[in-house]
Amino acid sequence: MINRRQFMQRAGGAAAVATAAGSTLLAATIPPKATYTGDGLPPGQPETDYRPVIVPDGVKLPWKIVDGAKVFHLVAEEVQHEIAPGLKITGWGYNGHIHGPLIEAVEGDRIRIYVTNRLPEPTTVHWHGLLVPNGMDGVGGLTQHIIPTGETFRYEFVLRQHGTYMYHPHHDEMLQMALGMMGMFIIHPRTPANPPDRDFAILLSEWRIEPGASRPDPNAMTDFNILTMNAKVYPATSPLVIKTGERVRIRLGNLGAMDHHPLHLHGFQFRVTERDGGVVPEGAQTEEITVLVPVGTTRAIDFVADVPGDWAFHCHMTHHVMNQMGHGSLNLIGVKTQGIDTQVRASLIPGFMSMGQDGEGDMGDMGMPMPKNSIPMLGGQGQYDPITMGGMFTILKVRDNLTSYADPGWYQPPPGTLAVAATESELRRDGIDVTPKTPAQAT
Ligand SMILES: [Cu+2]
Repeated sequence: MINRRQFMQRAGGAAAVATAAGSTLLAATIPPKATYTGDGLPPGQPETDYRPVIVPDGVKLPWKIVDGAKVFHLVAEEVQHEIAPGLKITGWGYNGHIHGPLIEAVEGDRIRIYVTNRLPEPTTVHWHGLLVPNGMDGVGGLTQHIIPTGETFRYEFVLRQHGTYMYHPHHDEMLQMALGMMGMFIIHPRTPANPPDRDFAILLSEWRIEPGASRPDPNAMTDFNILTMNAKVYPATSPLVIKTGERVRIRLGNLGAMDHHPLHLHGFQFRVTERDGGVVPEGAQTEEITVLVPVGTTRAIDFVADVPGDWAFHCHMTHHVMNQMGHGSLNLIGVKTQGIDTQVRASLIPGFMSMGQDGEGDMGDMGMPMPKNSIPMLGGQGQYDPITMGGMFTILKVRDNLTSYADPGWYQPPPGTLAVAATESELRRDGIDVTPKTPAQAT
């Protein structure tokens, strides 16, 4: 067994080596892996021992210290949750939230988590990725009795690693997770070498929610119509507000049922610094723009946000940046549909919306009649035009001279840096001929 000081000396020494070897601004933002084997260190304290993560649209699980252990209380229960204005669901979550509160602790902490079951059926909690004694692993029937309705179980273990992890039920998984039961579990290193200035945590998931229904459908296997970041879809996803030049980490977890998500960042190249809680050695990191987050995994990306703007961050599967009404509609591209929707809605299918003759760019129009408890297929209004992205989409708002991290509004580009309609004289100057060549082009 090593004491705290020895532990810190060892970890700190390793971190110093990594920093000296680093050649970029991102050097050693995550210290190398050290596996703690003792009986527990003094509980790590926010701001002193770690810089807390930010959970956009989410909350953290409170804790208290009892006899040197951090004590948490998770309550599994039915929860009313708003995915976006206009769409409320009745799901299952923890402590009044969907998803469950993020659990944040420090390597070496002794953790005691009480789990109370207020669901109509049994549940358990599995600590996804954590190195725990077998009997604390939370697999119903295999490693423990399932937690009956009304009962409270105690989980207790020492955190032997750091990184980005998750938790979820391991009993009736398909149903309980489809209804929202999942959360993130962040363990900070005991000696953070060079923590990022802004450290965000986003849990990805997917749902089948029939327009008009409030209960997610756990039987969906392929046709998910709500794709969420921290259980919100754009335009309800809160922006990630960052000061120009800050070092940013975004931790991503995926506990959706079936789909992997290639998350794409605009405006910057990042490095994948952590996979499933494991530190990626700096020599193995490359500049990337899209990170695939498969089901059941976590990733952390790090970059310096050195260019101001409103930068999109979204899943690159086009069906994952659509909301409910974008799925299952008829393909009428090129068909003159004027009046069809109204007639079909009146006589055949309430809420019917065809794809438009000229594409779907106008489908985010909030004036369109919608089925009760549903949201438009596309996003919201931007400062220039409608934003045709919903679902798994959010915005990094990077700004100079911020005095707070409140939403700073839309980015105002400096003169001459905005794409605008080309003028006649510009076209002439550069020899660009836009004269129609065929009758079809002329219409
Ligand atoms: Cu996706």
